[in-house]
Amino acid sequence: MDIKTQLDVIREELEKELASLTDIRQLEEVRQKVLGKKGTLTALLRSMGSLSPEERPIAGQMINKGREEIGQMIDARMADLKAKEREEKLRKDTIDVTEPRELPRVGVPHPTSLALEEVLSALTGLGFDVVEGPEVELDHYNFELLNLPKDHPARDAQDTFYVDDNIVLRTHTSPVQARTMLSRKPPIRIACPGRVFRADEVDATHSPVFHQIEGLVIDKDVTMGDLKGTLDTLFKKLYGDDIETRFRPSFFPFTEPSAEVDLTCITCRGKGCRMCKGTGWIEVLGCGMVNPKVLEMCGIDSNEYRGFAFGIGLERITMLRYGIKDMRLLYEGDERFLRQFR
Ligand code: 2NM
Repeated sequence: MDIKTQLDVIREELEKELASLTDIRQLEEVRQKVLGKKGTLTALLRSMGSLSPEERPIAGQMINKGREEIGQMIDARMADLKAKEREEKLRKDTIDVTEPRELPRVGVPHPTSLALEEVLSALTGLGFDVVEGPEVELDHYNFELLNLPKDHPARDAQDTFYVDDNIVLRTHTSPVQARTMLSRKPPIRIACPGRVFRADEVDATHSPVFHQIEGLVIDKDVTMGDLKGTLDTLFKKLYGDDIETRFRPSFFPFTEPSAEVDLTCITCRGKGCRMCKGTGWIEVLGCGMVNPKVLEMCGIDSNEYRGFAFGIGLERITMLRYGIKDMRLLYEGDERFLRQFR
């Protein structure tokens, strides 16, 4: 076979293969088969050695021209395959803009936060400022200034988490009020919400970590009547005009006199139910007139000023508000529980 015929055979063969192959890898194999070191065209070039000196330049020219054509054929097919591949990729990557998306999971406010907001907004509506303070507190503010002497049972290591001899996790938010009395001049009207700690067992009504809202009012002529009126107004605002409070004598070292306060049961509105054990009343807080000793230790002249204070257990109020029977539900973070409020 002469060179021209052999070139024609190679070209025809290539044409068939280019038509039948379908991807870039196959095309690379074909390129090697023709133009590679052991390729058919390369072999043809080598065979020139056996030609006569007159034939050689003509054959050389022919083969070079053939090689150029073959290279162009392969390059053209390559461009073609690349375009197809790109088209395929674009087709596969199409986004269906009508596909419904998965909705993001949004959290809900905790029932304790809902109750806190409710109580705080009622108190700010009555003119109270909201004041916060440290959860890790000096013995001095948590106990000493509140007339809890060194041997008082509430200071017992059984109830208090001690950090060291002088530092505790606050057992109430009263130290925030002691700090405020020391730093502000009367009149003072503050509400102090926050987390408090007591070395309690865990059960349906107790937790070592819970929340309080304490109120404090200091002014020239405040009386127990003002305390009663403030609490009545607060709870009527919160739960309705038919709700009343009832004071029972009690004792706290930081107040004198002191009282425990019952509220018309908000579940049965006073008729008697399981929640209030048939009494129509539910105990909700402790309060009293600030002990003059406490006023003096906190830098307030007890001849000129008096004050009243109260402390509400937030979890207790939350449970009453939403009819929750086990406090542990408030700490577990179970979404099935949390999603039921509001
Ligand atoms: C209560 C009950 C009675 C109280 C007293 C004070 C302070 F700082 F003024 F002395 N703050 N809170 C108080 C009084 C708290 O909780 C059951």
